[in-house]
Amino acid sequence: MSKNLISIAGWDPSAGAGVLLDVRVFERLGQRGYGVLTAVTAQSPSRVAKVFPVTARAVADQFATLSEGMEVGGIKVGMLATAANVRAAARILDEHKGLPRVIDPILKSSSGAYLLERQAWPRFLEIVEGQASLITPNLDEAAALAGLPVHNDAEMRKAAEKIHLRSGLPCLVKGGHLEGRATDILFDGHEFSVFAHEKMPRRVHGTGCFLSSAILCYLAEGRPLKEACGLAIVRVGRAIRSAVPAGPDVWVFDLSREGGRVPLPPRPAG
Ligand code: PXL
Repeated sequence: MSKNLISIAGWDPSAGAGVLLDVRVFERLGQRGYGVLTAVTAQSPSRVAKVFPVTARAVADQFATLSEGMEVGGIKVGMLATAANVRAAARILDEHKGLPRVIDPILKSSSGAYLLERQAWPRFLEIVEGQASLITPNLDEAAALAGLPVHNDAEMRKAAEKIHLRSGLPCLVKGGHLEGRATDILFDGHEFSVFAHEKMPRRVHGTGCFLSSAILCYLAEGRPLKEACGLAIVRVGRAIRSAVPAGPDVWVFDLSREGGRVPLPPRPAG
């Protein structure tokens, strides 16, 4: 039976990231996808020109109304834009303890635009403390959240531990931007798991969104955290291989070419 998964994230009109991508990934992996918008962005696949935040009231009301009478099966949090939206998302997560919940702590775009206002960074982990099954920073986000340099496996482990210490959350540090090869490192609070994979020689917009959405789908299927991360990492690798060019030095996912289609079962009546 498919689950209702809600992405709380931003609007990327190019559909390469944010709510539009998350919902497509949810549905691709056999779940039902819904989106609560935290910000509108003006962007192309290669750059974010502007961010227009949605108010925290609108975020809370979108979620409350959407989830009336709906059995929510899991929540993903992506771009939040403002400190007020971090608090609004944390309240929603707190009201859904026990469900699979994944936080992708998006701070900046690859082109350097702030996707979360700078003043909200220092207290981010404190505000979301204990409110998710997993947090998935990339190297830059791990460095900013842990307050440590993060350039290699040893530093990724230290950062994952520090982020866990500050937030109480299992932490997957994504090494897609490492030199040479790519390693993702999970610290679940007790032990480390290392996922080594081929480094893809292309920069695909929305890779982090794809990964955290896929992890949520596998968690919603009832898989344990380590297995969900491993499966999602393989799935992202496949999607990266079938990505298509969208400008100088940037590629985008093409879900219509990305491996086996998973048909959605019919919507239940009533
Ligand atoms: O890939 C990070 C990301 C997430 N969400 C939205 C974005 C971006 C990057 O541009 O625009 C809405």
